[in-house]
Amino acid sequence: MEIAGILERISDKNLRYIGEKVLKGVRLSPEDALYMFSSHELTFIGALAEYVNRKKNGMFAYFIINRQINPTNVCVYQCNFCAFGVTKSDQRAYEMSLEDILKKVGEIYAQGGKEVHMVGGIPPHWKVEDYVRLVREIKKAFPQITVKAWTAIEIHHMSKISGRSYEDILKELKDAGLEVIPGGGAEIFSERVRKIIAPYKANAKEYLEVHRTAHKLGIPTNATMLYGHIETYEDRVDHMLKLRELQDETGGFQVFIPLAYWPEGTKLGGNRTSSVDDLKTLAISRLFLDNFEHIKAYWVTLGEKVAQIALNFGADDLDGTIQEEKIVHSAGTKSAYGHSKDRLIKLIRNAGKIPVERDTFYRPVCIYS
Ligand code: V47
Repeated sequence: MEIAGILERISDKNLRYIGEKVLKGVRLSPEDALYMFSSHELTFIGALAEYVNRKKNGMFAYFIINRQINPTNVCVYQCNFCAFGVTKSDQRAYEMSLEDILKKVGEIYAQGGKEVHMVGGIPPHWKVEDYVRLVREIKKAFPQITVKAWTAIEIHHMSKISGRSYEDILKELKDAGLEVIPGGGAEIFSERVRKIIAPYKANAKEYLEVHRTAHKLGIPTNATMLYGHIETYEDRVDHMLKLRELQDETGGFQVFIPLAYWPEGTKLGGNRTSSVDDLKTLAISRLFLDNFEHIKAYWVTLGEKVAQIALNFGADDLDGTIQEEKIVHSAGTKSAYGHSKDRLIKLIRNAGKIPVERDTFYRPVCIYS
């Protein structure tokens, strides 16, 4: 990518300085990231991010054949940005049986699926054994499927109700077959914002400590950031800085996933983010998180079209077929519930990239060149 020519034409001195740092491979400061958030030079920031992405991932863009399973929507935490979790007495409350879960895993397995992404609400009556049992039964029935399950919030909760350490719980889950921890539950680390949007669940320190412990045990994890509600740009930069610091320490994160907030049916309310904000946030994350190999453009929150453009703004991964997304659909997203493998390949090809079907660990399964 010819970036030096673009750099010469940028009149904003601060942006040019940031661009020079990127070309030299110098790490960006939080001030640099903050400056980009306040800049309107979207295409320049996007081009810089894409320059970094191509150095890391070439022209490849990844997807996986996977399925999301949310065993229950009953949740004790009732975060006000979330329209998915309900109380046990709510008429929308559901809890899937083990048979239903195995049936759904079987369906994705039959389609060549590689991963089950299982997270849910946190029901008051579940014990640690319930979380462990689901992992064990899935793995027993489908040993070839990778189980990516339970966020740091669920693991912190298991620790709280049992008095056991994160390490102890993670070891038991790993023995049962858990291989990766998904990134959900990070929301935004700012204590001020968290007190308002998610006052009861694990805080930033606890979220990060669960991930640190998982990394120590050799369990890779993903990281997310929910943006576009009541947080400031400073909060977003602080969030990414905390992730970058932990990644420096452990190297255990696989991917960063910015999640655009959808307000429908939530107690928090508010507005949908703009596509400009979505693309800028993705691009800045690619530039700031220099120690993350992958940035995911999650088509469920971005919409398919913006996710496709994001593949030219620094992102290299679309997540997967998903089949049945429920969490963000409860909050009004207009994207599909799932996509076929062929549709994802087409989206990636039309973005000018080479589709790579991957496994959970970003190992290529098939390159569609
Ligand atoms: O933790 C909840 C978010 C997350 C809303 O690890 C909302 O590979 C938008 O974490 N508007 C779940 N977002 C999804 C998630 C995820 C998705 C794909 C891949 C991976 C991965 C992780 O969805 C929740 C929360 O942060 N969420 N409510 C909402 N109203």
